Amino acid sequence: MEAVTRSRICPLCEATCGVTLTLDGDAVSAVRGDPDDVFSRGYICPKGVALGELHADPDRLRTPLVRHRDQLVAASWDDAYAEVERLLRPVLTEHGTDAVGVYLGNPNAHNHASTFYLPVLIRALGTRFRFTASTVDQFPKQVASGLMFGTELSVLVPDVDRTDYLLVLGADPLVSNGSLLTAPDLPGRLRALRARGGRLVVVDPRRSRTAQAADEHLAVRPGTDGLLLAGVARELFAGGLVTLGAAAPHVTGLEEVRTAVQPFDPDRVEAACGLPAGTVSRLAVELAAAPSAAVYGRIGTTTTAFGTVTSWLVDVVNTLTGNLDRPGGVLWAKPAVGSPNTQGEPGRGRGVRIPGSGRTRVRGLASTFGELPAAAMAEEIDTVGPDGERLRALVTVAGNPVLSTPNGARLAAALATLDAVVSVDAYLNETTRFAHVVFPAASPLTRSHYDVALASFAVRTVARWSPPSLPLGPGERDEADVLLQLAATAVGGGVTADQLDDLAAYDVARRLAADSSSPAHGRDPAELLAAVAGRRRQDRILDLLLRGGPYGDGFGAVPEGLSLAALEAQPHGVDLGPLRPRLPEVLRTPSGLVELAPPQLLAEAERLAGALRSAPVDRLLLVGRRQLRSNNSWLHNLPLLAGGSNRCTLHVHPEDAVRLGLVDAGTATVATATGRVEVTVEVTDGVRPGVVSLPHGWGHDVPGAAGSVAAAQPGANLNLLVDETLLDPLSGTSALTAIPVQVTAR
Ligand SMILES: Nc1nc2c(c(=O)[nH]1)N[C@H]1C(S)=C(S)[C@@H](COP(=O)(O)OP(=O)(O)OC[C@H]3O[C@@H](n4cnc5c(=O)[nH]c(N)nc54)[C@H](O)[C@@H]3O)O[C@H]1N2
Ligand SMILES: Nc1nc2c(c(=O)[nH]1)N[C@H]1C(S)=C(S)[C@@H](COP(=O)(O)OP(=O)(O)OC[C@H]3O[C@@H](n4cnc5c(=O)[nH]c(N)nc54)[C@H](O)[C@@H]3O)O[C@H]1N2
Ligand code: SF4
Ligand SMILES: [Mo]
Repeated sequence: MEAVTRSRICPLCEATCGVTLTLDGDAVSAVRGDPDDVFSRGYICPKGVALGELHADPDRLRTPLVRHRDQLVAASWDDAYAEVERLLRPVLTEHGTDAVGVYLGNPNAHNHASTFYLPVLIRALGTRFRFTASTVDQFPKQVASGLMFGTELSVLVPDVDRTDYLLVLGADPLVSNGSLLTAPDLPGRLRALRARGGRLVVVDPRRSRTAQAADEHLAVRPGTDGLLLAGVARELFAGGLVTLGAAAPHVTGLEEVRTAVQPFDPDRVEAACGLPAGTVSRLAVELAAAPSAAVYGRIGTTTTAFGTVTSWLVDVVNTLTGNLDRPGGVLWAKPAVGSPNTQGEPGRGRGVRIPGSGRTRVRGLASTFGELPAAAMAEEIDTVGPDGERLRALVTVAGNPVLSTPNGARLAAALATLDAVVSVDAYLNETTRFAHVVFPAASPLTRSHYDVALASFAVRTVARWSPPSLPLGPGERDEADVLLQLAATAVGGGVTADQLDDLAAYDVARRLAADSSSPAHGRDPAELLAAVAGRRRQDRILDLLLRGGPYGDGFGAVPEGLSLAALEAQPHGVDLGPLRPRLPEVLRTPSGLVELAPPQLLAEAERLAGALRSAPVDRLLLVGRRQLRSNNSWLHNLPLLAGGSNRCTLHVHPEDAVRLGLVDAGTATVATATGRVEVTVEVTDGVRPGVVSLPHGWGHDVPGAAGSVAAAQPGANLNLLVDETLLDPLSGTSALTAIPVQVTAR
């Protein structure tokens, strides 16, 4: 058979690289970077290369599974949905919608079927117990951005391609390939930054790959980035270095910020952060003097008890140095689909409501953007209220919270007690092994692809759509159909998946017709739907959004504009250029201004100042790290990615190793009040003294989970150590870094 090639977007991480598959019939014989992709220009990482192995992995689920006694056994789709009906219906009728929760995991952000149909599923279940990976990840940044700029997707993107100075805190883009920063080939982009004379400074308790490639590495004490940034802000004021540039007329709150950062003088910051006071002042001077500069913070800055205030301070410093909304500084994307800041009246809006109005039952924790903290999931299951209230059923889609959320042991124990666990996943994992019904997610190569969720964080404006590269396997179903049928089952009464899809599409058409910013404004929704009638499911909705979006063809009104047909004609994508300044139209705050000093954040700055007074703990602090050939808790079953450096080891500084009696390749016990794990030690001066590092997503040593390759090198679950009660208060996000631990030799 003649080998053919097909281009598509890799769905595995936020970099969204274009890849070219070589196909031998239905087998993938090679995966390469697509040199013609308008965004990634041929870049690919080892995970992308492994897409063929993922497609072929015999351990990937291909049929529904239903629990019979203690065994999950293959079942027909009809029987699996009947079992959902049988298990879920009594919970819903006897205990109400609040007895059912959902947990949605990370891969949903890379699948536009999930983007469009998970809301349908949630509505069908009617539950307010919505949990996602966002509260173990990026919510602090979205809360800070929402308060400052008016929408939860108005996250500023560092202009890495044009900046003269990039300050990176708590991110390792050479390994992670970027997050809240969609920029394929960050290794190349950062090399280019330095080649043009720019400066790269990395703040990280570990000498990460990115730190190694930087001009300067500042090995900060974990959990103290907020203090460092507040110190920099204070020095900017103290040195008379504050300039807002062209953003000035659009910013309010400068004086309040000046007052709020007063306590953070560099000497006190030095004592807390472990970085010299002179460095704090010098960072301020350098950022102010650079022709353009961008400050970028990620996981190490968001997953701490000070996540939101730290995320805010990142953009405070960007603003004070005149880099807000300017090329080379930080800019907002203006994506072709999916951003609330391209909808409605330009320049003004309702803003965001923080904290949200929802509350967890047990701890009374507030909701954030309609979600409750994932760290509260276990207690909502295992704590019974006075009238017997508790979560009795859970639906998980593309998630593995036993490995990815705090106190995994408590969660696992709680899951085992549920009346119904229904999961949609590509694999049996440490969470889905508790399911009563598992629906398989088909290979990502069998579905179409468009990055709706990530477009708001992209460093350039691009629009790229991939058709399915391969047909579904025998008996497999597209995830859109799986989710809609699950929603229809939850609704009951003979409602069909097609009807729910039609309603969802109608709702999108209606909103476009009502949106004064849309080129479809004032049109008849039925007419818009008729124009996309040739498209199915998620691609019909996508076509609506593209055509009614800021670059859309307006359903004929703007002939050269975007549509799905236009993208189909460009298999390597459409490049709409670098980001452009958007003030003031981007804003959706009630004031129509950038809120530099939201009251919630001023209060948090006061709490942060309290951390200056509490002397640093004389305890080892645990931080995480990501690995190039891994993806959170999965992909560990692919031979191309397994083994080698991809191991769950505890990095320990030589001085600490001597003090604790630890030896390289020996075993250590790591303990907290929450739990303990045993791990292999790797002695390295790549961590700061007083800091140990362990990657998350491991711990495949439980029965009935994971594939055979993953089980052979299981590693340990870092989240057994993490206290579920430690949260960033404004965002409900867990503190996953800077965890005090005891390490002993075994
Ligand atoms: N201690 C600690 N914990 C952390 C982190 C940390 O840094 N430290 N990081 C956190 C972060 S940033 C994140 S995003 C979370 C991730 O947390 P989760 O999203 O809960 O976990 P993942 O490991 O991403 O699991 C994804 C699951 O989706 C499945 N899957 C893959 N593709 C598909 C698909 O197309 N459809 C469906 N239905 N399923 C699919 C995979 O098989 C896998 O089981 O972990 C968080 N947990
Ligand atoms: N290869 C690979 N790529 C991935 C993933 C993966 O698992 N593997 N996961 C994807 C996901 S879901 C996400 S959210 C992104 C995350 O993307 P990144 O945020 O870039 O992820 P990390 O590589 O974990 O980098 C976080 C860095 O913060 C440092 N750190 C820890 N605590 C602190 C602290 O208190 N202060 C400071 N300044 N630094 C600290 C850690 O040492 C680490 O180097 O990566 C994505 N890409
Ligand atoms: S960097 Fe991310 S998107 Fe690019 S090939 Fe690797 S996993 Fe795929
Ligand atoms: Mo993440």
